[in-house]
Amino acid sequence: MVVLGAGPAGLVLGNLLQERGVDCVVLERAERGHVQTRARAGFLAANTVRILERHGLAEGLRRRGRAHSVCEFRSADGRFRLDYGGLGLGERHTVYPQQQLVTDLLTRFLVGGGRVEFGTEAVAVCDADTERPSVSVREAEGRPGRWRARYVAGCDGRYGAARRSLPDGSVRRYHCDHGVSWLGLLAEAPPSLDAVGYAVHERGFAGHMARTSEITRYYLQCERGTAADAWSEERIWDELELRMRGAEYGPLRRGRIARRGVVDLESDVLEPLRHGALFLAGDAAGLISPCAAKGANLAVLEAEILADALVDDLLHGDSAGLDAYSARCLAHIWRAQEFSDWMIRLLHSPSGAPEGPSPFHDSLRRSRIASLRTSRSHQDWFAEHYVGV
Ligand code: RFL
Repeated sequence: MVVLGAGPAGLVLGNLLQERGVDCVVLERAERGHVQTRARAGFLAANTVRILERHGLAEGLRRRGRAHSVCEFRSADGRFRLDYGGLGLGERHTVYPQQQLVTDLLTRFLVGGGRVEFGTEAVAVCDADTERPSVSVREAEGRPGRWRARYVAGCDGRYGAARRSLPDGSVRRYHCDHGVSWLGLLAEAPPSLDAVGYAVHERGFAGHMARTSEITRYYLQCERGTAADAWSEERIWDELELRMRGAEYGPLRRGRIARRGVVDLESDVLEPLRHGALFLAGDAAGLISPCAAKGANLAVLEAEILADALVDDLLHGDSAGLDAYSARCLAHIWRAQEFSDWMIRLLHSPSGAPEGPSPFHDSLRRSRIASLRTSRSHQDWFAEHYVGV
């Protein structure tokens, strides 16, 4: 088995296959240090934690992760808190930075005898419609190489080789540009509130998410095409303060902006997630905007579904799971996409929409927030989908 990519999808899959004695190698374009320090997700769904626990992969997050279950909405109409851990299915998030999870998964895989080829970029998946597919690679210093296996798992993200290798017409692509961009920031500053903060403001959305007791993630909606370094630190903090309504609800705790990047909120799903012997999982299967914190959670879920199906096929000769893989994952992917789309429309006026700001949609948004503030059934629905995957 060849697995492309050592992100959450590839490393969960690698560990689950290794646990059941399936021989596999993970090919990773980046070096180990880069993989272990790439800061992205932080909110793990209850089901993700259950999957990791089921396979003995949750030791680190159990020790260092923090349970989280409250979000606070701020807007011109005031603020309110939703203790979503006491609503819907009563589930909580675990806050655990993605780079720590990836480090745990990688360490566990390597200690168990797993093989990861770092600095090895997959160039193309070949002969996927045969029983002997191969992956052509570029190794360190550009040396070409080739790996063969019974199956290939494309866990190499949106721009990886797996997606690129799909023949024209073999899959249908669903793409949506939500017309919203975020300046994503990692601040060396303690959290300023004990909840996830969602601020809806006429100047644009601002978000606050604790990562650790010293690090906080912030998001600022920005104009499409804004360069990551366009705003000074002072301007960033002033803008966050304004949109989070610090004057009314308390000032933010400021600190150095350690990392920043611009994310255009987009969705991109392929159907089906299989082409012969090639299976897609994680962002390679379906990119989802980070608005509802679903991407890493879907990646872990899909990796478990794929691992079970591969084990059934390779060890027991039962291919039913592989045949059903795409449909099973797509049901989860579309549910998450639907909720993420709803969240985007709850929190933003699309800055990049060709038709520009819409007072009509702003009023709908206000009404939607009012409903979330007052309707118990709406709150239950929100909680179930917010934490669920
Ligand atoms: P990854 O993590 O991108 O890993 C893919 C790996 O493949 C390697 N690679 C290749 N290797 C070999 N050959 C090639 N040709 C290759 N091309 C690429 C890459 O180097 C990399 O190591 O994909 P995976 O495993 O599918 O995991 C997906 C998640 O990383 C992603 O969905 C989340 O980070 C999304 N996301 C969040 N998800 C959550 O569940 N909760 C969150 O709170 C959350 N916050 C976020 C996020 C994503 C964000 N960004 C950067 C878009 C916050 C942000 C800002």
